Amino acid sequence: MIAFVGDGAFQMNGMNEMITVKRYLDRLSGPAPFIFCVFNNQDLNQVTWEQRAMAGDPKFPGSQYIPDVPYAQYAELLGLKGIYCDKPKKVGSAWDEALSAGRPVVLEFKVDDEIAPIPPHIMKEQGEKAAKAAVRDPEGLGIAAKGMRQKLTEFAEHLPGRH
Ligand SMILES: Cc1ncc(C[n+]2csc(CCOP(=O)(O)OP(=O)(O)O)c2C)c(N)n1
Ligand SMILES: [Mg+2]
Repeated sequence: MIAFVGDGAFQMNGMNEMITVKRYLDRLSGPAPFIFCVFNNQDLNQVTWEQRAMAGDPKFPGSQYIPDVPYAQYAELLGLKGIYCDKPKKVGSAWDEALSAGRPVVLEFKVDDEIAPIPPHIMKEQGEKAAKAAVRDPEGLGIAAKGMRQKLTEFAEHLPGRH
């Protein structure tokens, strides 16, 4: 069983459920009984983007930022296996290690909260709202630098008072 989990969800439910996994360790066997793949972006990213694209609001760190927690180390602390990966070139070997661990694994990937989780085709209204949000967003520059600049600029041109 492989679970793909955001860091917010893992903080909310996953971390305490690792104690349940520990409780039933003697019932688990096979090369990869459980892999919990945690995406550590220190952000409630899906909602941050909903607020950008649907309300036109910039990221509000007070509600959207979440602290960096060493999830892989936490797994080790409980006696499970923890694997940490923050390098694109090591993604393959991290998965190989997880898939042959022989015990439950927390596989933690450090990922970038400034990469927009958008489909290739975005609705005009959502584009306009995201552009409006980006003007005041604490991460606006990073997002633009990472690939959104063209789309945001295209939509920002249609906002009142912008040329
Ligand atoms: C119990 C519950 N509370 C709140 C939400 C609303 N919600 C949907 S996605 C999300 C943020 C998830 O953040 P994270 O788990 O870190 O995943 P990311 O989007 O950063 O990959 C929230 C709060 C929900 N779906 N379920
Ligand atoms: Mg997250």
